[in-house]
Amino acid sequence: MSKTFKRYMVTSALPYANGPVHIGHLAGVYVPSDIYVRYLRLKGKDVLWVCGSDEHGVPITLRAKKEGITPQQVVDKYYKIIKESFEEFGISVDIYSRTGNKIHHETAAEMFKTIHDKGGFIEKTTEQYFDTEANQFLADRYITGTCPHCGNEKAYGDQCEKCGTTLNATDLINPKSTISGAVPILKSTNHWYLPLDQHQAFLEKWILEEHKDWKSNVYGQCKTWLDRGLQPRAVSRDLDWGVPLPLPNTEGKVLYVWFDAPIGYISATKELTPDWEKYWKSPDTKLVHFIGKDNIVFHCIIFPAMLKAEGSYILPENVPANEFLNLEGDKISTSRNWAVWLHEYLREFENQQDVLRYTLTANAPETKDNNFTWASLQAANNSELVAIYGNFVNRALVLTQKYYEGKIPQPSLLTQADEDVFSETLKLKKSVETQIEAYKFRDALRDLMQIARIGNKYLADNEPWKLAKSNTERVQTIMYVALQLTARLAILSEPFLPFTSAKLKKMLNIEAVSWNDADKKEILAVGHQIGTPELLFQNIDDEKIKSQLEKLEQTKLDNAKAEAVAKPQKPVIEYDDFVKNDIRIGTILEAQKVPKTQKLMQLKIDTGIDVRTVVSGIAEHFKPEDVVGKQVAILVNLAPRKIKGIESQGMILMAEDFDGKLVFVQPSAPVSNGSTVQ
Ligand code: B3M
Ligand code: ZN
Repeated sequence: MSKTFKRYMVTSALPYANGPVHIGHLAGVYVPSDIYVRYLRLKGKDVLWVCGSDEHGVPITLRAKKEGITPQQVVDKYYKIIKESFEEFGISVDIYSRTGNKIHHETAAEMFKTIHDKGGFIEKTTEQYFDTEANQFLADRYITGTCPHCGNEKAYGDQCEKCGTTLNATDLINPKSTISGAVPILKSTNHWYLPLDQHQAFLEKWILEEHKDWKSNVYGQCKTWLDRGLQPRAVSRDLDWGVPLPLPNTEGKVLYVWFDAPIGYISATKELTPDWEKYWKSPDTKLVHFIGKDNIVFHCIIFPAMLKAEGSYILPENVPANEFLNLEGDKISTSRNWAVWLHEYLREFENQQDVLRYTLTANAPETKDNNFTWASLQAANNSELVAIYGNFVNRALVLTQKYYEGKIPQPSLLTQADEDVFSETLKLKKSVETQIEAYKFRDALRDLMQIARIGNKYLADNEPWKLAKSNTERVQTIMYVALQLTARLAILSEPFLPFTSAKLKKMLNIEAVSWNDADKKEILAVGHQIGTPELLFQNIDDEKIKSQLEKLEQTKLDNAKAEAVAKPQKPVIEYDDFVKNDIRIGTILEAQKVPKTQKLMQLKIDTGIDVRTVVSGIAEHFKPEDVVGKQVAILVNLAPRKIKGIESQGMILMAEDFDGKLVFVQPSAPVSNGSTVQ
């Protein structure tokens, strides 16, 4: 028997305010939680949904360093960008707060104090890594090294992003400071530890026995952790950015960001309502955390252990974490700019929020990592939203306008097929509910689309436009059925496609409907006046997709350049070896592509000694007309060689950039052909 709850407290991971939000965040956390909460609200449930910026931790200070601004400027900048882009995208949180707020500092400090006073921490003096150049302790992302579990050489001091393991900085092999690059020394310092080992038995029972219903990726990660045996975890840091430790004589120490951040959910609720306690402390409340898979351990093990140690809070009922979304086959990365940024999408695809919401939900990484491609967005839009949903609604509304001046017609007897359309779509409505409640948003969306498919097929099968003159009575019935379906669709679309749903409800003149109105067979009464039909979706053309792909291509080139390093030097040669090369300056007189090849160009060059033919691999980089007249450096005493049947007498010298781009090696001012290069 599943428990019934009086109210819901929903949280979504607090994005670090160190960069804008991208499609990976949206697909993993914000779109699914928005669907869930919109659905609960439509069902009339008592629900609060909180989110906000995570403004502490090393990710913020590192970003500040990179941008040459203060940590405060970093969080102010990204808090604003994220908040505004969420709003515009229809992420309908009740509050988008920030952990920099006073109320949060107080709430986090109070939680620490309470646990401390109850004896819930152990204080330990240990040796921690210290960067002598930067004169500071290195925790979390200030330190990288090799992960002892999977060998990833770029693991951070608090977590390996490759295998997902949470680490202590001292676990790393070959540690290196990310501030100075220096190898750190060990220096002693005291910190407060949450003794997770003391919570092991409780967590095992609570998760492994009582929450077998959690998604298998979540349950699996928790089990691995518990099986490995929990260790005490430091919850304070020697840093100057964060919530100051609320104990005497702890100058220079702050709370570990993963200690304060989840408390941000509580402070945001406090900020929202004086009635916050019933959402956090009553066993009648269902607490649900939406997160990405890299946050599982913090939400399923550490935060619950904190709440338990404090003693007065409820624990999450579910933690529906998603896997990761890739972009065009590669891992999304903020630092490598490999992402589709929400604020940019909103600018480049104006009023097309639902297209992205739809694509991200249809391909959501619910059970495994998934891949976003621009082609899949185009296909989802053109062949599903436009061709099925939009087409059905548009046909139904345009014909109603044409035949009945926008009034719902009186039906006559419904056929079995008509009845089936009603009952099948009602079944789908129930299934949408079941799937949403089980956090299976992809399946829920598929069921919703099935309603549009049924409607589309119903009109195509019944072809009312063919009967318009001969059988007006039947046409009225067909249109009546189709119109009721558009209304059902309008209501049920709200969680997934809120902009489309609002537009459609407005066109149908039914703005005040609730979720359960979709159970009714007749949602639009006979004679009800509907408005003028407008297109719900527009086709996205190839050009638009191409320009997005070009943008990514450019990012790839930029990255290749930034990451490339010069090739190592070749073995040393003697001067006598070098002077064997006879390099001259010559002028290209003629050029043509070598037929049936991609790369080769046949050149006629005046070397000052003679005019000779050279075959060169530059055809992908230059057009023949662009190279004629250029002075180039040419190795003239290279043994002749036949290439594609043409004798090549020498070789022109080119410089090759890290990204493979070729340019000529040329004299800096014109010289006589035949001049030597030495
Ligand atoms: N800011 C980590 C992240 O963005 C972190 C989440 C906090 S949730 C309390 O992945
Ligand atoms: Zn690892």
